[in-house]
Amino acid sequence: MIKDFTKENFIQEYEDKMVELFGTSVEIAHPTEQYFVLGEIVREYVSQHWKESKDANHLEQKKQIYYFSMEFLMGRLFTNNLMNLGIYDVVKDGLDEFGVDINQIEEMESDAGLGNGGLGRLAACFLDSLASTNYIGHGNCIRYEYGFFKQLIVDNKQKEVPDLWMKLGNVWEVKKPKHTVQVSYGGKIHQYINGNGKVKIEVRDAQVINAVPYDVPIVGYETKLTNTLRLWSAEPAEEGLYKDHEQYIKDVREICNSLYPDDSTQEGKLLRIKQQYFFVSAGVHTIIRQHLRNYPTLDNLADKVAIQLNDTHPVLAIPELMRILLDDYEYEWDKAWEITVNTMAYTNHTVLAEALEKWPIDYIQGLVPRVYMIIQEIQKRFEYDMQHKYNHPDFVSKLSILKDGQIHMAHLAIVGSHSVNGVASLHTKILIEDVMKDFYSIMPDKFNNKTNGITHRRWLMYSNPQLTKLLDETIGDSWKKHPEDLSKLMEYVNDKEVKDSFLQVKQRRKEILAAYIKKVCNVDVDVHSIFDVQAKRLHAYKRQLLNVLHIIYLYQKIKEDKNYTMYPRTFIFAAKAAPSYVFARKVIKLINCLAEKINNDPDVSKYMKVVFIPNYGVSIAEILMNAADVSEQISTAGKEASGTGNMKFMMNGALTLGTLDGANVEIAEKVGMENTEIFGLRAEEVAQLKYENDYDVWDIYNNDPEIKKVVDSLMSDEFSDIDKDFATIYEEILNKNDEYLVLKDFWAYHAAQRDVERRYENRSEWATMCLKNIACSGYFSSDRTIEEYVRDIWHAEKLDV
Ligand code: 4GP
Repeated sequence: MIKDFTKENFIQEYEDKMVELFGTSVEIAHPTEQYFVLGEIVREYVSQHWKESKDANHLEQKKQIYYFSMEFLMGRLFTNNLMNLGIYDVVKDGLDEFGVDINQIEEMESDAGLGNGGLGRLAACFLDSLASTNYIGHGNCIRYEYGFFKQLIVDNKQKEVPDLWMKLGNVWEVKKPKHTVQVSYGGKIHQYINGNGKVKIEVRDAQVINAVPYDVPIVGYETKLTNTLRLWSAEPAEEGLYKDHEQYIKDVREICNSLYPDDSTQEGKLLRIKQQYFFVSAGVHTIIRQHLRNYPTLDNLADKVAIQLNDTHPVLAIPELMRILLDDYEYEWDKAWEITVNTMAYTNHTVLAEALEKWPIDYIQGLVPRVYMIIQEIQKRFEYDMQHKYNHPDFVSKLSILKDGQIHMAHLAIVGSHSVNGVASLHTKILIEDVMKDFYSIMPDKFNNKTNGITHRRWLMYSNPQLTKLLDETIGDSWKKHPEDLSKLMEYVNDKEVKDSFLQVKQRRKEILAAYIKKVCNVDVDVHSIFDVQAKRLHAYKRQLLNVLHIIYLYQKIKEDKNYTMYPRTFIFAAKAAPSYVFARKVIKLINCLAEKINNDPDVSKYMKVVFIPNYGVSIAEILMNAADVSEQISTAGKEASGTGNMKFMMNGALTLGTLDGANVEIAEKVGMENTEIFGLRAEEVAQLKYENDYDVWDIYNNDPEIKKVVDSLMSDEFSDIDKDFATIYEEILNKNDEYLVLKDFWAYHAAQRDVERRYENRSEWATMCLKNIACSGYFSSDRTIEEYVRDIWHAEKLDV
């Protein structure tokens, strides 16, 4: 094992390990072997730090932070780990000696796509920041065999295929069978009086499944502190095999099989609840075990452990911790409740009603009967409090955890946690004033805001080395440890040399992206055109459709008016649609059909091209975000909780073209409205319109011939061989009264786009504006966000290793 990571040591170790593991020499080894051996060496090196971190942690007994999340969108870890460890160059040079290209090895790694969107990527950024700012923060999740699906585009449509992310194995994980715990489902409740005259509750005949952990080290930047992401895998327990073993094995296998079971069916819902309980129960068991190794009691659990619940998916942790305290450790209800509430904290990530989880009572009751009993008791006591303590009997119907035959997970989360936070100022305001206002009125102290952040290491330092170099040369490198120091760039925003260099950096990044687009989409794009990027999950509220309808408008204009001109633009999209989301799939098809039409039309393609980059994920985002000139953040105001893509674009010097929604509001505050391109209805206006019922989409459609023409094209065969192929989209707009106000904001968006062109033409001012964005982006580092969670919610201390 390498202790001192010099080039010579590395070369020696690489040769030796290659022989040891594959009985071959480096030069003739298969690339997968070269990859694997490098992974082994780096992981072993990391393991030294890991061990020292565990030792220091044990010795110092600081508070432990646990981040419970169904999703961790980690992406690739190779580059990140080598860079954070400060050994990237040594490894690169060492590999060079063997004629092995480090970039090729980096490309071999699959993205760990254990998530589908913002909340999962946020969890990954938080792990990086926790380690890098020296806090002990463990991740707790499921080891899904398949990640979020891999997206292919076939006949212009999205096609899903399984994401075999572990086909080469996972070099970072270490299986820890000795830390296996058991998770139980079903069974019958049995009550009895024990020898001490106490009522005891037991569940008998439950199905027992082993939860086996795989630990992944989380390497911090310039610190030895190494944290753990624990991924739980389901395995059969010996005793489970005695009855109907075929069914049992099937039950076990399905738990960790895939990320998002289709939960429109009963089986899908049950599986999803099973998954949630699986990793939560395993996680809570481990925490208790670990705690009791250090302390004789659980009385101080909340002083020594903080559990952050990433949205409602892990909320069963609340009744699960209660169950263990009550049944296994014989706590009285009130004490157990105090410990539980003080340990748990909940983050909300969305205000969309359909995304606030509710589970049918009988599903939970059948799957985890004892946990359900506890939820019932929580509800009973909460109801009592509402009637007596808060004197709000009418709240009972509104705030109940159990109602209409369902368990409202967000309500359980709020009642059972000491902190409830939103993820951007506007979002938290909406929670307080609208979505959760009744809860806020009785427990205001719980509510707080924690504006999201992104790790500037992955999203700037490592993915944009050209900009990093320019920053280092201009303002020094203190910003790497202290991202707020990016503000030093303010002094240079009018410096001609710096501006020119920035434009060159951007140009280089655009070339890199253009090469990728050529490779995967076989489209030639003009690197001098404006790169206009919208990359995020496909959802009606995010309004990719607004962008698309505007492209149709431009297309029609260019076709009908020979004198129409515009600054050349490349519209780039990347997005996955949930497999069952018909509308979103159609939008993807429409984008691809448009691309085909426009890119092959010489009249139009001299002004614009449209590109859809398939299989959007972390690694693609790493080459996409930093090549953008324009960052499309155009959700209907009030709907996007925060957004984090907006921060990545900003940090790499793109202009935010956006509504005042989510964290766009804070981006505009930090950099100044004049350095963004803000348009459209504000959240209050949207709310007002809905409240007063004062919007009729048909008024616009019937009275605005240009918009009508755009919308009608969806019902023609203009962009597809299939007649009325896009009727779903047409109906979504017209039959649902334009729920997301796409037509209402259309002209404001168009004007903003015109303004972008005008601004882009003045290259010098454009560069100043981009540099200002970079200079003001330090606030959006997740290091800052983590410090705020620590200060206000977790109250943890740093650990020196
Ligand atoms: C996302 C929100 O949609 C996004 O605005 C936010 O930036 C992100 O969480 C992180 O807070 N929500 C989800 C989800 O990913 O599944 O609800």
